Amino acid sequence: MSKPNNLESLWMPFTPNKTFKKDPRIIVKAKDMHFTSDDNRQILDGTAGLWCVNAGHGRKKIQEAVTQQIEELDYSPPFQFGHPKQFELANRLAEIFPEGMNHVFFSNSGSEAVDSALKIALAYQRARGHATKTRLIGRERGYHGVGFGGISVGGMVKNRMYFGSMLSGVDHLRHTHNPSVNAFSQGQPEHGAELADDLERLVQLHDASTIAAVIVEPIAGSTGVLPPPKGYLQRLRDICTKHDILLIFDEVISAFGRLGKATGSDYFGITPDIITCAKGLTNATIPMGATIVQDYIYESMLENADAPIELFHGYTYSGHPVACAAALATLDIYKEEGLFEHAGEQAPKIEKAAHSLKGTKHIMDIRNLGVIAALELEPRGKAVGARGFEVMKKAWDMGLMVRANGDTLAFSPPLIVKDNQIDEMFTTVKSALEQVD
Ligand code: PXG
Repeated sequence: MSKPNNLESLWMPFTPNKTFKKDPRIIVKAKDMHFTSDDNRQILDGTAGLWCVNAGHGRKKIQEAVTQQIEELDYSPPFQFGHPKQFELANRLAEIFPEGMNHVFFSNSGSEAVDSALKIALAYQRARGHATKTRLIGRERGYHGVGFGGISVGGMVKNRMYFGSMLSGVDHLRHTHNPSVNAFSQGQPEHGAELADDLERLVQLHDASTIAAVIVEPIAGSTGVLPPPKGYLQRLRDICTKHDILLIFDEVISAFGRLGKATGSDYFGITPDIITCAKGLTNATIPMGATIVQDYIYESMLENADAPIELFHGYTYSGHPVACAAALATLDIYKEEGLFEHAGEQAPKIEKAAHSLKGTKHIMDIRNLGVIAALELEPRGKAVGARGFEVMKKAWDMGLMVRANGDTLAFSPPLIVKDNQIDEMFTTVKSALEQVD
């Protein structure tokens, strides 16, 4: 595969285009735990792409399923017509998602899964006669994709500040990051369960009769990896139940084994009302998102619909046959290879390897949970993010892909990661850190 000779026309997402095009990083192939760069170097994938290639790259079973599906049925319209694989996939997801969550709405990305969840929450409240429940509550530092719904409930400043006033009627809980008491916590931090009481405060301010739903990531990913404080999610669940507010877990990162279980809900032992997922659903081979709801939401919508169609929402590619084929093959791989269990076994090794870097130049905090670890670096003066970016580039030169979210370096390798690859990830990044000012 040759180098493209003109990089100009493409406007790359979430990328400083000018800088990138002067010094591009081009990936031409991938297999198992490695990318191949255009100068033919092997790059260890420390991030599963963007938290999504959970079963590793180039899986034959998925390739075959996709090829066969395109030959057999390339597309069928999802409104008013069905094809077998979307029903089969919904049933398979119902089996592995928490009990009582047996209804699945398909989309094409995490952002769409989130927008679908927010719209379902609003439509459900109205259908059951609580039409005043329209307010949506997110959390500071939350990431829920880039649709207007997702950025409205999201809490990452740069993702919001350029885009006008967004949705009205949205409020936010405080984030849970508190390094003064929790720095270098292994796994979930001890302090901060009481931050869930922010929801009580918002209920006092707005009244529960105006609040439809609360959306959080069970473990915040994009913002720099923030595992929930012990007891926090349970407290949030209890307050939602007490005030008849829907709880949405955005599991775009945490579903499909990232924490050693099918879902974060399963890992934390807390069942929300709605779950969103994407990424690992198809091992990232074909775009797909899904929104899974409790049976009472689906049943109430059907029962109380004021029109023959109970939900005026959907995408041309909802439940696309090729995405369904990819997802079914992916779920087979997870099961046959016991990848969620393997992830659970690798989690303590990642924790140990990550925390062994305590004391390394620039590191001011280390966080981890499941097959996720983060190294937070001290920013270089006012140039926030510059150091993280340079370490990411240095690591790339040294044959490792790591993700820099500002000055936090995030690791989320494919769940197939082996012990020696865990060691390689952290020794490489340590060396990169030592070489960067
Ligand atoms: N919700 C969560 C929790 C996510 O992490 C989305 C929604 C949106 O998914 P789509 O498929 O629309 O991108 C995400 C996406 C990073 C990074 O560097 C994380 C995501 C995407 C890109 C980069 O942490 N998560």
